[in-house]
Formats: sequence, structure tokens, C-alpha cells
Amino acid sequence: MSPKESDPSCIPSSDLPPLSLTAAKTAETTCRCGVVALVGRPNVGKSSLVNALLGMKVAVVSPKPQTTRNAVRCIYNDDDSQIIFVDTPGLHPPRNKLGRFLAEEAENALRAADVVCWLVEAGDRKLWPEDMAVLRALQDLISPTLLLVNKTDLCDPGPAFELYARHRAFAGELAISTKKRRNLKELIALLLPLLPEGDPWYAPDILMDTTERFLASEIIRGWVLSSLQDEVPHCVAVEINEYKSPEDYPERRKLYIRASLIVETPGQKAIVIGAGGRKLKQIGQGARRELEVLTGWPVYLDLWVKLSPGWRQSEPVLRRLGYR
Ligand SMILES: Nc1nc2c(ncn2[C@@H]2O[C@H](COP(=O)(O)OP(=O)(O)OP(=O)(O)O)[C@@H](O)[C@H]2O)c(=O)[nH]1
Ligand SMILES: [Mg+2]
Repeated sequence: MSPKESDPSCIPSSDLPPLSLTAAKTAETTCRCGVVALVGRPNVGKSSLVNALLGMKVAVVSPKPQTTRNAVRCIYNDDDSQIIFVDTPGLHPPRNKLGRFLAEEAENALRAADVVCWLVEAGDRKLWPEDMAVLRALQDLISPTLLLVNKTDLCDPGPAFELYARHRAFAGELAISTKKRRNLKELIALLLPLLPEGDPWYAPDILMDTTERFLASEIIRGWVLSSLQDEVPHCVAVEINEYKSPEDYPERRKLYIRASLIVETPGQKAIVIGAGGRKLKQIGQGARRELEVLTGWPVYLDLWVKLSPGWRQSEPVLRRLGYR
């Protein structure tokens, strides 16, 4: 994780060394390549695990549940093997069409994976309703499933292992802490033999299978999440309206990004803008700094707040925003 959870601007972070590749190796010498889906209820640390494994903040992390909205492929490279981790939205009973999209994203990722990692928390002493949703989604799955008990820096994971083992058999179990980087090499060693033999799908310098526009929208959303309280961030979507990089427009000296923060009510609009525009400025400044680190260009970020009543229930708007 980044040194300050509330400051998503720290990429790449020197506190996040990539895992030692040689240490992650097993006796295995065959090339392996496959997809590993990370599933679990919201807030258990799926995105944090991806960031810890890749040694970079590639996925949005926040203390608020339901942070991740898209199944994003993040690529981990070993000397001769590649693991494509799919970070998924936390499974929970959907309350609107956006929620249904999130559940489908996670369930589709499960079905397409060679191995599934179910993340839970060391402090779990009973199954949450969201865990039941995960159990149901795992029911007919034939791919091997590992149980990863995260946040072991906070408490003893023993009771959580017992709890989950009562409900399902696992191909392997591991206690981890993404915060303390505990047992990450062991996780890679556990995963590699379960993946199919084959050459890497992606070039070794590719960290995520996504576009710069999507990454830009996620960085802005990360700042919305860390700058706003309570339920408001969940009502906000980010839409990139214009993305003009000096790479494609050599006459430009700055990367120009025009983005809209879509909200549902005038009240939310007022909260996002803040007194004297201070909130919006805070979001914009933080996101701009992070975008500059990511792209290597000076950035002009033109941020707007737009009203779209009930966008989380609207098929056309959800489709336009990439939630389809
Ligand atoms: N103490 C502790 N906190 C952790 C650990 N891993 C993650 N967290 C914290 O847990 C919170 C949720 O982390 P995320 O990675 O956003 O969780 P997620 O499962 O991706 O959540 P959704 O995207 O909402 O499904 C953040 O505040 C993290 O900093 C850990 O090993 N120990
Ligand atoms: Mg997440």
C-alpha cells in the first residue's frame, strides 16, 4: 500500500519493491501463464493485494467498501512465467443497476480464471451476507480456489481459517498481510504450479491491460473517494470527455484532460464542489499530480461536475460510462 492511505499520489512508491523474482520461483522451470481472479466481499483488500504484488499502485484502494468498479487485468511477471491478476469489484447483494454490473463483472472474472483466490479477513468470526454471495458464485466452479486470509497484521487468522473451511474445500490456504507484505512470495509459489503451461500473453513492460484514459478516470475517482465522506463517493462517476496527449498532438506541451464528475443530485453537486470550490480544487490538484507521475507529462486537468439524476439506474448512462 501507499505510505499514506489517504494520499493516492504516491506512485511509483519506493515502499513497494516488486517481489524478488528469483525468490518467488519454485523448483518449476516450465513457462506458465494464466489468469488468477481475486474475489471477496468489499473492503477485504483485493486491490491492495494487486498493488502489493506488482509493487505499484495500479488499482484504486480506499477504506470505503465498493471501491473497485471494473474487473481490471494487472500483470505480474516472473523470469519465465506470467500471472494475470484480475482485481474484481467486491461481491455484495446489488441495490441498483450499477451494483448488478459490479456483481456480473466479478462473476464473469471468476468463470474466466484458471485459479480463484477468495480473500477474507483475519478478524472474520461469522459469515457476512456478502460472503454468502461469494460462496454461491464459487459453487459450480471447477477451477482451483485458494483461501487467502488477509489483514493478519491485525489479529490471529486461526479462527477465520476454521470458519471458512467449514463451508468449502480449498486447493490451498494462506495467511497474508498486504500491508506488511506478509507471505506474498509464498502466494506466487502456491499459484504458479496451478497455472497452465504456456508463453506469456503480454510484453514484460505491460502492467495493466487497460487504456490511459481509463487509468486517468480511476486516478480521479481515487481522489473523489479519499476527499469525500460517507456515501457521496458511491454516487460519483468519472467520465473522460477529452484526452489529448503531446504524444498524439506534438504541438501540445501539456497533456490536456477534460473530465466530468457525474453526480445524481444537486446536493451531491454542492458537496463535490465544496465551499468556494475548495473540494473540487483538492480533487483536481491531487489527481493532476498523480497523473503527471503516471504519464511523465505536465497535465492540465479541466474538471467539471455534472448532474445526471439516477445515473446508477440508467442503462444508457452506465453503458456510456463503461459499466456495461
Ligand atoms: N490492516 C490492514 N489493512 C489492509 C490490508 N490490506 C488492505 N487493507 C486496507 O483495507 C481497506 C480496503 O482495501 P481495498 O484494497 O480497497 O479493498 P478491496 O477488497 O479492493 O475493496 P473493494 O474494491 O471495495 O471491493 C483499505 O483501507 C486498505 O488499506 C492489510 O493487510 N492490513
Ligand atoms: Mg478494490
